[in-house]
Amino acid sequence: MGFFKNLVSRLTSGPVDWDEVEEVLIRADLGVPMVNRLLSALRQGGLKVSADNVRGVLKQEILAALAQPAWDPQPSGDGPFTILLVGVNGTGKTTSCAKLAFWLKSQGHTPLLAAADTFRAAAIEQLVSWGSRLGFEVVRGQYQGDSAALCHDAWNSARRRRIPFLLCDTAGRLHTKGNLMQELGKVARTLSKQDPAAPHEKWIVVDATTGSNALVQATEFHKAVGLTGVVVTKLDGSGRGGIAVAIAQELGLPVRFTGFGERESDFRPFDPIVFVEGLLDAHG
Ligand SMILES: Nc1nc2c(ncn2[C@@H]2O[C@H](COP(=O)(O)OP(=O)(O)OP(=O)(O)O)[C@@H](O)[C@H]2O)c(=O)[nH]1
Ligand SMILES: [Mg+2]
Repeated sequence: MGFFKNLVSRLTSGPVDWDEVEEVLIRADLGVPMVNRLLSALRQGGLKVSADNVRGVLKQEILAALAQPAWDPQPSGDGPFTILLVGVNGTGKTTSCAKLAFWLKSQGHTPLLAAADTFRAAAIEQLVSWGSRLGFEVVRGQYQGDSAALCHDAWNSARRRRIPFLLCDTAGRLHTKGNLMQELGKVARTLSKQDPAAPHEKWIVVDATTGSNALVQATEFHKAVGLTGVVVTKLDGSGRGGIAVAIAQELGLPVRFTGFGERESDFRPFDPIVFVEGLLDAHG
């Protein structure tokens, strides 16, 4: 049963066990502060408990946490608008980089991609093959080369050729590995020497199926590089997207895009209303 149906049945059939209600909400990965907020809103007297009322309370509280102006990137003057995608291994960074390039193209923008995951030879090939299939250019460096230097070269190339967007794919790394986190800091610093505003965006890519651990990942990456947003992937896999609410509320980071499949079109800008409806209707 989806978490919302489960919640409604616990609130509407007989005396309410609030510990059970809390457990249902916790298991939806919404994070403790949001769970507390929802519990107090649901407990407030005067509410005739019906599925519609519960839905209304959840929508209102969750939307308040997700409220943010839509992302409207403006290519900057001199150099490219630069987006760095970061995160732990296997969350969907490379795929999201390709999907984002595809989306930017659909909006009439030209992206250049930097295959800055130099740890794995296959990662470079993965991005290059997306590029040849979808028609965008990828700057590639040496396997095991310096990813900061590669991003530096890609930035120069984009600027010289007046390409308005630069997307940098980075290697997956565990947030507990200090040296790898420092390397990410170096990539960001190198780009900021080219243009103090770059990288304009530093987005963590999180896999919705990992649940609450994604909040820990986002917290640590935020400390290390100062994130500006989140991409939530694999929403097709689990029906669980609650973690996006926890990250947005607890770290104050906007969710920018969602991924819900392996194809380039399985990706769209984050729409809070569509997202909350999906969360409440999920079966998982
Ligand atoms: N179902 C589903 N699969 C996805 C989604 N996004 C990515 N994947 C798959 O997840 C796997 C890992 O994706 P990658 O893009 O290689 O992940 P990554 O973060 O770049 O991985 P590393 O570079 O190894 O850290 C691939 O099989 C992708 O096809 C998604 O939204 N839904
Ligand atoms: Mg990758």
